[in-house]
Amino acid sequence: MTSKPSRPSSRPLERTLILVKPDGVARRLVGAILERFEQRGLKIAALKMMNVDAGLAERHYGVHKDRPFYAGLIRFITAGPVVAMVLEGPRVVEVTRKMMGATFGWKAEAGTIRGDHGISNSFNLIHGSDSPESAAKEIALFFQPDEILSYELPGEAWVFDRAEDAGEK
Ligand code: D4T
Repeated sequence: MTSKPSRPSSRPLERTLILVKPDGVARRLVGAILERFEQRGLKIAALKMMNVDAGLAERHYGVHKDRPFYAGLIRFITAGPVVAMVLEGPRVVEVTRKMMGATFGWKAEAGTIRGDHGISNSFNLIHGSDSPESAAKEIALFFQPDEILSYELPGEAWVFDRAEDAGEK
């Protein structure tokens, strides 16, 4: 195998925001979680550890502000450092949501991040954007544009399969 597949850029790479939540950091699962995404072939476009203050938490979870679990959710996400990242890949929102599993660890399928590492009803290890539109908004909340890097990885053309005529749609 010597030739490189052609890679027309007709199918653009998508981006998503992933947070390893305070329970994931506290339970020393950052590496295990990151490894899954790298093994899947997704590209890290941005990565940092940070504290989420109440203002950022409220902007991020504003959609839930009338839900009974809202106060607990804000307490949880501000309780300790998170690891925030932007991942890039084709259909990355759908792919990462599947990898995360159902919202609650006890319900999540074995083989998913939540299903393999959690059983809690509220401490669910990881956040991932649920649509490309939410991803764009959430990425802008957590990252400055110059923190997100565009670069090419060796061998990327074998992973991303960007040609329109490559495989099933
Ligand atoms: P996030 O947004 O954190 O990636 O999780 P999900 O996308 O899987 O789940 P969600 O938006 O429905 O819920 C956001 C966040 O709220 C917590 N939660 C949710 C909770 O504590 N009790 C509840 O009943 C629900 C629905 C868990 C995740």
